Amino acid sequence: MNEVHPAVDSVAEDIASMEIRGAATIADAAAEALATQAQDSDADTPEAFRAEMRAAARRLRETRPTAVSLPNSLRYVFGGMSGESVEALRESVVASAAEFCRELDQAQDNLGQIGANRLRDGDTVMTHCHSTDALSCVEAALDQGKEISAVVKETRPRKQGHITARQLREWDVPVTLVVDNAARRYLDEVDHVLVGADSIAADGSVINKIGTSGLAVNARERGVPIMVAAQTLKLHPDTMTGHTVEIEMRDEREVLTAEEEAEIDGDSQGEGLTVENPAFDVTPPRYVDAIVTERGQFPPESIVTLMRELFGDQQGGEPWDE
Ligand code: RI2
Repeated sequence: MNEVHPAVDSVAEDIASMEIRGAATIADAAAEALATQAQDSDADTPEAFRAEMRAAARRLRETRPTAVSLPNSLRYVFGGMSGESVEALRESVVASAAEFCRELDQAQDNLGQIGANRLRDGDTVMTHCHSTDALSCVEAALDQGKEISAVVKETRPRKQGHITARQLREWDVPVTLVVDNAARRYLDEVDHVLVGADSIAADGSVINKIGTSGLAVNARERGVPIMVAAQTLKLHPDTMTGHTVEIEMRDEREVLTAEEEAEIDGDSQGEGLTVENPAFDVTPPRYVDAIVTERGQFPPESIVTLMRELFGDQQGGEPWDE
């Protein structure tokens, strides 16, 4: 009863281990996993089918807490689930998931066009982590015939900067890869800081990969504009009613191997040494110049207007709650 499809389980594991990562990519994979659950369900009553879908959604939801694109994607698919029979329910879920993935791609393209307008021919951007939303702005600028170069921050501990560098090099963009600690030194050489987001709060705070807030403070001090590329899927509805965004704490082994730990802390068996590994931080709106979405660019302080329009007074429990 309420069996979670092995494919859903495997997607959930991949999200947790970051085999599947990046807020938009996670959302896309989650929607597709719900479609697979629906497609292969052998539930014999509509109620059993709905219970299965809720179990699958809970499994996906529990993987990572910070990127709101994940619950937003699940909510979208559940929003489209309707029908009186198992067959009708199944079809509606599959259609809703496909529509979600289509809209996500379209939103990213539209966002890229808008973000590209902020980039001038010959500009250099500094990136942090790997964001498909941020890269879509660069891609659109290249399509417009602009020459863009990049200073790419490595982004410890998982070094997603390498993924960014690889993508940019595929597009033939000149890349200077630097360790995170070198960022301030290179800020004088760049025209924009360009990052993505995992969640945007109602006050315009940007929750993104750890290190974004320090970068933004340094960039502001150097007078370099900070542009956040985030489709509306990254807007966090719960923050409209005062909830805060949970910051994921990841395994210390991403920071320090067991051997390294032994070298530092020899005999004390981990007693006196604590390793903390927060995956994200919060950049206050005053350090952000523009949030670029598929619906236009917004000063961070006005993002709440867009959130009200999109989510209304959305209240109450989640569709996957038991
Ligand atoms: P897109 C990533 O988180 C980064 O923080 C990145 O800025 C954000 O997701 C958005 O990525 P992680 O999954 O949706 O690497 O723009 O922890 O691709």
